[in-house]
Amino acid sequence: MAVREMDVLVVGAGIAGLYQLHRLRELGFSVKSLDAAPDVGGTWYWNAYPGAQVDSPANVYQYWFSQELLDEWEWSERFPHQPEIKRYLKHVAERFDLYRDIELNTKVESADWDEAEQRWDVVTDQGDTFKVRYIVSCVGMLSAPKVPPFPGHEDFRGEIHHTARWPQHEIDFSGKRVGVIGTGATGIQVVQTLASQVEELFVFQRTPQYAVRMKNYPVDAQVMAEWRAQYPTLKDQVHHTFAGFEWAVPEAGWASSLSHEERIAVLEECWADGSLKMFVGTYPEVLAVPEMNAEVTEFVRAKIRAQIDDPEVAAKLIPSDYGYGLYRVPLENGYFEAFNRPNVHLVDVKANPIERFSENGLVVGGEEYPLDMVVLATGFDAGTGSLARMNIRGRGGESLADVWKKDIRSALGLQIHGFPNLFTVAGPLAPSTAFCNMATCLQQQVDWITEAILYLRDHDKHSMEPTAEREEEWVRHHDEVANTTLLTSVDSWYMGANIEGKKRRLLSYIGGVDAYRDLCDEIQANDYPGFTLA
Ligand code: NA7
Repeated sequence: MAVREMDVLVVGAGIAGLYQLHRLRELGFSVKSLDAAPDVGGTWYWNAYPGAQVDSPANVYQYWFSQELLDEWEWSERFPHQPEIKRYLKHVAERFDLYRDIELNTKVESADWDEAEQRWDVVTDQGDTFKVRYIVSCVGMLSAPKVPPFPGHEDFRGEIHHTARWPQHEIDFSGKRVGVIGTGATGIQVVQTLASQVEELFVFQRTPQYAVRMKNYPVDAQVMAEWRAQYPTLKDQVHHTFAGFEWAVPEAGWASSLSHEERIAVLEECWADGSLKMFVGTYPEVLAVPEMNAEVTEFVRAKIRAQIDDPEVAAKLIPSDYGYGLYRVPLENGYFEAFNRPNVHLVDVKANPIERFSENGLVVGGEEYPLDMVVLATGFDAGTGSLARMNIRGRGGESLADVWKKDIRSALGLQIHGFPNLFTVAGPLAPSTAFCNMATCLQQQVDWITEAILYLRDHDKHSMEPTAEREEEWVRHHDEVANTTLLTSVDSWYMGANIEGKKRRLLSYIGGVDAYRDLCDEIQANDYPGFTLA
């Protein structure tokens, strides 16, 4: 029941939270980081499900702040699996002595802005109160699990695990009948991994996905040396590309000047890279011009079709009612081929939704599927979910959850009008995981917030908040850019459409990491126009 006073409270100890803690502490701020998990890692702690793997290459999915770290850390594969990234983050926490300022197993229960004192009162489930000048939320864009309310959960005699709350111990799948609900990026990784480990695998699919073949490879000493030689350039380069990876996206208009054959050659080249280059690295028209989208859609459909033996199964696994890239494109490594195995069964739950759990399994269309375990790969309440669940009340006691129930708004995804001194990393309407190499975006936003807090200290100010006009201007610009794309036409998590009652808006900024960074830098260079500093 202690009351503690300090400059900054960082919520979350994942990639962003660890870096934020390190940066502020180096500058002499008193700061603590809280995390509900028993250890650091954030996403990479919780998502311990079989096959969990990053889909940005490790050479651009890492911290840049320490040359020693870059020199020391050896990656083992191009797209590392969850245990390796968790190890990396733990190493960072130890290497930079961060643990001493991290409180684990601690969840924020509420945060109230004290107008008179100009600070936040944050109460945790451990009964402590933190009186802090600033809160930096590093809770992640995809961290509040979505658990569909299937009736009969409690009747089921087997195990149920959500992928984002996966047990930390090994599970033996041999001889088991396992059901996987959900075929997004996560479900795809689970299916391709479990197919050969279980006795029978039932995949309950509502929306098929255009997954792209991942090209993974081991990182041996030679590759590691090549990567290290690139680091000094890469470190800067990732911040000046459209999606925060190393490759640049061609200018709008370029692809239309090419012939169909030339465009297919570009797609073949991107496909061969075996990465998200095939998604956010082709050319801008893919996500904006219906005819160009149709062209790439056919290209990807043919690639997928070639992997599936049974044409009837292929027809179900290949999306037919929306275009390529309008949902987040997953990478796969054996997903479609898994359905060629006799023990893997596709259950279409679009026409016949899952009705309920029974004692023995799941019931769909009146038919019971007996199962030992059900894996919920059912996604997240993205962007706003974790923040809204924190009971944040700003000026005048206004609740952030209520504000966002009416309309999901922010100024550059970094601050919200009415909530002074609350900074958000990967907040809604910032570029983040949807269209960005997350490690790039997180570090850029942490750097911006650090500079802002430093500026306030150096200029003897104690609060910062975007004006209503600044926020409105950003929301309008964000929507204008979003509306030039086809992304707003589908019911994806990008649009918040996977959560009932959630206000519809593209949750991530799609104007480009490079353009966004320039704008953020300009705001800082001009002493924060559109922000009230008191
Ligand atoms: P996603 O991409 O939101 O996928 C969730 C999946 O779960 C998706 O296939 C959903 O179908 C399915 N789902 C959700 N609720 C139900 C119900 N009630 N019945 C059947 N199926 C359901 O989450 P992921 O964890 O895979 O990936 C999230 C991001 O993490 C990913 O994009 C990367 O950026 C990393 P639906 O599409 O709603 O029809």
